[in-house]
Amino acid sequence: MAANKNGIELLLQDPGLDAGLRAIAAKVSEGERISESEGLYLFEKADLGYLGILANYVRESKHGDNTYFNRNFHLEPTNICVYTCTFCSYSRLIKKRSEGWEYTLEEMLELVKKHDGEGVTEVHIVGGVLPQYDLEFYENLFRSIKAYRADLHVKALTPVEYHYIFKKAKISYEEGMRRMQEAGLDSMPGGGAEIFHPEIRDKIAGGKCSGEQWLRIHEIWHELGGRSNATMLYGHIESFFHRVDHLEQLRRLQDKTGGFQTFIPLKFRNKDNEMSHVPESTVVEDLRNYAISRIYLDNFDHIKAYWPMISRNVAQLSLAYGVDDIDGTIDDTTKIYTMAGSEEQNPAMSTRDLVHLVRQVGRKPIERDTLYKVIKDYSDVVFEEDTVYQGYVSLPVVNNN
Ligand code: V47
Ligand code: SF4
Repeated sequence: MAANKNGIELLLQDPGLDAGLRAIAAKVSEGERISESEGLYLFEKADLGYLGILANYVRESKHGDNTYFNRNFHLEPTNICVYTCTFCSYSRLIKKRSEGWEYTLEEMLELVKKHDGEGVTEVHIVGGVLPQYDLEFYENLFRSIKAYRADLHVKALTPVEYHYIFKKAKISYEEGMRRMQEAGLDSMPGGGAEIFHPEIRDKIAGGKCSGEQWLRIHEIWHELGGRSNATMLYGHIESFFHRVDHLEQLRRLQDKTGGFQTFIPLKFRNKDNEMSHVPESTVVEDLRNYAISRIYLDNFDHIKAYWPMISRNVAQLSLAYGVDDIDGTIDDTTKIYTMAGSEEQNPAMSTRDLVHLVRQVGRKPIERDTLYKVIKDYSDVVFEEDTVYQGYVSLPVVNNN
């Protein structure tokens, strides 16, 4: 898609622009990849205005104004977990088991059935790690969901769970992922990545799979023809160096396999966890981080802002800083962020809300399936509840609560 180059060209003509930033802008305008040291330079030196111009250029070159969303729901089998990640507000240790939930297979299927007749295309399954949720449990769950509703895309579990259950079943990653695929796994979400570098990972997520293991499981899944997402939990005790290292490892694996679809930066939220003393990043830093991710990950098609975590208004802003996807019309079935202090106490948005949120900032809302096949272009759709005033749809004010 041809994007407007005016912004970058004006930037390049600015005599006051720092020489290092000018060299990076020239590369981006020519579609060239930036290096690790240039990535670090952006984090250290670039202001939001400059980053927005570059990231928006990359975004519009890839997608124009298209802004993707899907219709999904979350299934969280349990919030009890054998691990004790310091940033996690969601899990309850086994000794506090009474404070959590542990769904049986039958209860999980009941939750799937609650969405009968709805136009959802994906179920996103993720939760805590517990011994009874083992290989057989997940094989049965995926098979049962597929038997009940074959058209539902099963996007499930992360290398954190897979590493644990394959080790317990004494099977290799290769055999484990093959068995998951046979049972009905369609794709893998991006969770559990946190920060790959051991200097940080050991402090915030000690005991669970390493960065290398996380990457290896995705690689094996890609070799089986599967697709997956990637995340980065940022804005806590990591430095810019650790963020660039994380992005670089993802970019290298993507060069090898091409199996990643979307990168999702996850802003650390500090309510009710062992890192509550660590301040949260500012909105400016969040937008800078989206923009640098877009510029750096030239081989990733999509950058997603997960709106339940950053609020609806910031999700709208992010669309000018490299983001082209705002996840789904999820209902209130995910507790990960409400328990960590997100503004969204009840993260549900109807298709109409999402469509208006995208249209209000001048972009094109496109419903997609998990693999980015276009389901419907909503650019000109008028909903029954809309007010039409002199031929224009009056867009409701976005409610941030
Ligand atoms: O791995 C946990 C993060 C992730 C906190 O692939 C926290 O489409 C911030 O990966 N503050 C799970 N983040 C969620 C996830 C995800 C979400 C939406 C879409 C997709 C996708 C994937 O949530 C965990 C962890 O990194 N997380 N606690 C917290 N206090
Ligand atoms: Fe468990 Fe995941 Fe929370 Fe870590 S982030 S404690 S693995 S639920």
